[in-house]
Amino acid sequence: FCVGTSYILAVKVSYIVAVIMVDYKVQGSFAILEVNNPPVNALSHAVRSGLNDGIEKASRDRNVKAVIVCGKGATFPAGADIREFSKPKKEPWLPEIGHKMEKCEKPVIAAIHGTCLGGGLEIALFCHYRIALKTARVGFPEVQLGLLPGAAGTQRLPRVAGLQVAMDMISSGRHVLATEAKKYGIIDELCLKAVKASVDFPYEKGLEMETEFFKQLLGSGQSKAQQYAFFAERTIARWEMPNGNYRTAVAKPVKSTAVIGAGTMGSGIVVCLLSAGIPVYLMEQNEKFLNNGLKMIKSIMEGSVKLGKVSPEVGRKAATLLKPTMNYNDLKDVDLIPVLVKTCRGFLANRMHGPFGTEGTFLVEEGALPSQVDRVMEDFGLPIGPFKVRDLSGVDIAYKIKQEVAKLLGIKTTLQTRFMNGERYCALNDRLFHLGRLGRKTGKGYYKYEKAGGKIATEDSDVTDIIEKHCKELGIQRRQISSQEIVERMMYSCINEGFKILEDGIAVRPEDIDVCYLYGFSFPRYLGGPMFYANQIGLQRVYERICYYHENFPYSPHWVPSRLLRKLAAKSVPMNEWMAYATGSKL
Ligand code: 3H9
Repeated sequence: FCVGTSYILAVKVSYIVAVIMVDYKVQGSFAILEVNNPPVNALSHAVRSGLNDGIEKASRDRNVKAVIVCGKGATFPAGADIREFSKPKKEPWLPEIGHKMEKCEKPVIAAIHGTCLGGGLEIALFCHYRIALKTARVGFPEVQLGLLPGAAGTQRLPRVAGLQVAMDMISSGRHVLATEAKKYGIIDELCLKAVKASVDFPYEKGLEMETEFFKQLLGSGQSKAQQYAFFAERTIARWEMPNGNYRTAVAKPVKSTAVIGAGTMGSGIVVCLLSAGIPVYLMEQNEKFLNNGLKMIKSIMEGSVKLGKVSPEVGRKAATLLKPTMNYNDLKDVDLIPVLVKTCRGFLANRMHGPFGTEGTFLVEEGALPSQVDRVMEDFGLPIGPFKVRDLSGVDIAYKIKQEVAKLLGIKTTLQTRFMNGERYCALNDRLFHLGRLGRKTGKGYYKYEKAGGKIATEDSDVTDIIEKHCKELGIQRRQISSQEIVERMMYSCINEGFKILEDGIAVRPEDIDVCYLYGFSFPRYLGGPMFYANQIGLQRVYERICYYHENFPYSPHWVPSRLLRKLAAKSVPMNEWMAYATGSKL
C-alpha cells in the first residue's frame, strides 16, 4: 500500500499459482488420485490435467500395483465443470483421460461416494472396477442441462448396464419428471441415436457420434438456457439486505405455516406444505368456504397418493398436520418463508404476469380464439395455456379483481366499457361471468368441461358466439392473428414489466424473476425464464417490438417501454451487467 497525505492508493498484486486439484499420493502399492476441487469436485481443466498426469505417473511407477480414483470432501466428481462450457475447450478431454485409465496395465478402481454424476460417472465407467458407499448416488443429469453424456457415457453405460437401464438413466436424468423429459424432444432423439449407436456400431464409431451430438447440443440455445437455470437457482439464494445477508443469517426451523384463503390456489399451496410434512393452518372467512377448501385438499391428497406422487404414509399424516381456522389469532406464531422481493401491487410474479393475461384477452377481442392463444402458448412451452388457467383459477377471480380496481377509481363498468381511467378495457371476461361461465367449477368458462369441477377442456362454439357478439356490439372488426403476434404480445408485454420490476428494485437480479417463473408458472426450463429468453432473442429486437406495440396500442400502459430496457438495448449490455444500469434498484 502507498499511503499519501490525502489518499490511499491500493496496488493490486497478482500471483501466478499452479493450482493442484488432484492430489497424487502412494500408499503401499496403491496410487491414489484424489480430486480436490470443492465443493463438488467438478472436472475442470485443472482437474482433468491432474488426472491425466496422475494416471501417467502411476502407470510409470514400478512400486504402484493399482490405482484408486476418488474425490476429497463431500463427493466423487459430480460432473464436468459447467462454467467452462461457455469458454474455449482445453485439452486434455475427458475421454482421452478415460482411455488412458482403461489402457493402464494396472487395475484402476473408482472409489465412489457422494454424487457421482455426468463426467464423474463417465470417468468411473472407464475404470476397471467401481466400488461405492451405499449412500452414493450415480446418474447422468446432462439432460437437465440440455445435453447428453459427452465423454463416452452413451457408449459405456449400455455396455455395462444394458440398453434399457441406459436409456432410462440418460433420457430422464432420473430427476426429471416424465412430462418435462418428454418436452426435451430433440435431446431424447439425440440420446436415443447416441445410445443406439452403442449397439449398431463398434465402440470407436459410437464415440465419434456421441461427440458430434454433444457438440450440437452444447451449441444449442436450449442447453444454454438450462445451464443458466441451474446457476440462477443457486444465485437467488445469495440475498443481501441492509441488516444481513445469506451468509450471516441463520435459517429458522419452519414449525408452522398458514395459508389464508381456501380457494383453488390456497388449497394447492396447502397440499404442497402438507406433502413436505409441514403443519399448516388453513384460514377462511366462513365455514362454507373452509369446508369447500378442506374437501378439495382431501381430494387432491388422495389423488396424489393414488398417482404415487406422495407416499400413503405422508397422505395419512397430512390430516393431522392440517388445522382449519376462521380466527386470525391462530396465525400469530406461524413462520413464513417463498422469494425475497420488495412489495408492490401484485408483488413480482402477478405484477409481471398481469400484462400477459391482459394481452391474451385483447388478442381474443381483436380476432383470436381462446383455444388458439392457448395452443400457441402451449407450443411455445407453457404447460397450460392462459385461458385454461383462467378457467382453473375462476373467471370470477379475474372479474372481481377488475371490479375492485373500478371501485377504487369510482367507476362503474358495463359490458360496453372500452376504457377505464384512460386505459383500454375489455369486458369479455365480464360477459362470461354474467353468464355464469366461471370456469371448471361451473363446468363451463372459456371452454366446456365434462361436468362441474371437470378437468377435460373442450372447445365450445357458444364461446365463439359470445366473442363475436361482443365484437359486433362494440363495432370491433375481427382480424386474423398470427402465432408470432400471440407469442410476442404475451411474452414481450411481461418482459417489459420485468425490466420495470428490476428498475424499481422489486427484484434485484433477473435470476430472481426467472426462477419465480420456472417454479411459479412452470415456464419451460429450456428457455431459461422470460428474462433469459429476452436476452437470447436480443434486447434490441425485444425493445423495437415493444416500441412497435406501444405505438399501435397507446392506451395500454404496459407497452410503455421500460427505461432500463431502452438503456440496455442501446448499449447491448450483457445480462450479467444489467443491474449496474438499474439506478433505482435497491431492496
Ligand atoms: C457433464 O458432466 C458433461 C459430460 O458428460 C461430458 C463432458 C465432456 N460445475 O447444487 P449445490 C456448484 S455435465 C460447476 O448448491 P448440493 C454450484 O453452482 C455436468 N459448478 O450443492 C454451487 O456453486 P455456488 C453433469 C457446479 O450439495 C456449488 O457447486 N453434472 C457444478 O445441493 C454447490 O452446488 C451435473 O449436472 C458443476 N458440475 O448439490 C451435476 N455442480 O456455491 C450438477 C455444482 O457458487 N450439480 N456446482 O452457488 C448438482 O446436481 C448438484 O450441485 C449436486 C450437489 C447434486 C452435485
